[in-house]
Amino acid sequence: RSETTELQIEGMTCASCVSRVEKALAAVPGVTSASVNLATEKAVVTHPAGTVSRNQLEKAVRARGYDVVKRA
Ligand code: 9UX
Repeated sequence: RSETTELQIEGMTCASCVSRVEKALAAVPGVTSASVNLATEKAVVTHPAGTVSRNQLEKAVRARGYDVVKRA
């Protein structure tokens, strides 16, 4: 079963930022696709259920210099 994780990103201002974040997310082991919307700053990441943790994805984004909004 495939599962999606959504992240709210902060700090992206251009299409290159979007590309960087998408590449960073896609490089996390297990991720099958990563799509980032610049206007909404939302990332949708697809992976087999249970294979990728939200924390791993957040770390990948932060390592690239962007921030992730923490969920309540
Ligand atoms: Mo262009 Mo996006 O320098 O950081 S890649 S604004």
